[in-house]
Amino acid sequence: MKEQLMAIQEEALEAIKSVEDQKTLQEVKVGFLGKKGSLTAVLRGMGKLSPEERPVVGELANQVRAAITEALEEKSAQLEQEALNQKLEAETIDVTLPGRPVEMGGKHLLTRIIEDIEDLFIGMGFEVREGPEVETDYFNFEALNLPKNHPARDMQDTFYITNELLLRTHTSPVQARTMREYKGEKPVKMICPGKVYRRDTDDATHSHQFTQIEGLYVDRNVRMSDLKGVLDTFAKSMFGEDRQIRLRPSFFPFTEPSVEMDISCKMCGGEGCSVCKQSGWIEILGAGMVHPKVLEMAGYDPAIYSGFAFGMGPDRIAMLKYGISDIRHFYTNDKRFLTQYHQA
Ligand code: FA5
Repeated sequence: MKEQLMAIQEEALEAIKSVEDQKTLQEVKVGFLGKKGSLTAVLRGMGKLSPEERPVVGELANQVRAAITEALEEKSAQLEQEALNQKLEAETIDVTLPGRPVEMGGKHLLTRIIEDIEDLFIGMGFEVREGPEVETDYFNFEALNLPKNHPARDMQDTFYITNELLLRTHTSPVQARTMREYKGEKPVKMICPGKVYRRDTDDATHSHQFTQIEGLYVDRNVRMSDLKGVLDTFAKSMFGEDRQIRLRPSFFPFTEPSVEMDISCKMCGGEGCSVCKQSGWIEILGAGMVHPKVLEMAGYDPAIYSGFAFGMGPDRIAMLKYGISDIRHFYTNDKRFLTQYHQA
């Protein structure tokens, strides 16, 4: 039996030595030490030994089991280390490879135009204010001399949320909000940029969502010539001396008299094209002297105070300045378009 045990040990150590993976190692373990393994089979026959032989063979059997177990553990650790080394080698990172360039974002062209216009008006003493995009019917219309059912409401087809709440159709409600805040007691000189919404059909120069910048100057003795001076300064600084500007009489219920300002079309140089609808001009703003009723509703005495207001469209201004043929480019997020206007 001793010889048998020694033979099993030798056979097991030999088998373990040649194993190359954990699965085979497990099979070898079961083959020698498992319930039906060869060592276990020998041990089962120990009952037949004499009482003197039993402890001697028993001790030897334990030594053989220990030797095989130790060899199995060593082999397992060795295989594990080899697998780890292989994995590390396969996953080696070459730190000397050049990195992938990170793309830098930039300001949207409309943001830049709005910031330029803000700077210009801040330079003329205007403060920059904000107002809500979800507006009440009162501020968007009524406070601007557009009572319910007034036909001029159709000039700005509206997205209503409820009967009293809507998406503002222009930035003019901020006129009324600011005058209210100033309580009819001090002059107002502000601009307000922001998004506005209209149920307009999208085309080259119309978008259902676009931007406006409102301007309001209320003080004693503000005259139409002040409005003309400010608009002229704005247009020259935005478009340069060589572009033509014209003011046309117009109508807004919240200004009297009212005008619209057009700039000669850059796309066709005034000849007429699809962008300017063959007219040679593109309208960029509406303006006028604040209607006495609007002043009164906001708490300003029209016998003491007068004012001018304007509302311009930065989208159209950007189109005219940079010769962009379609307003929809601003809102369709094509990087090929947007990145052309990123500043270094
Ligand atoms: C107004 O919205 C008036 N609130 C402007 C105003 C303010 C007049 C203060 C008097 C005093 P209008 O609807 O014309 O007016 O729009 C003003 C400017 O917004 C237009 O000149 C144009 O540049 C721009 N605009 C109007 N509709 C669109 C549109 N659908 N898409 C892009 N720009 C537009």
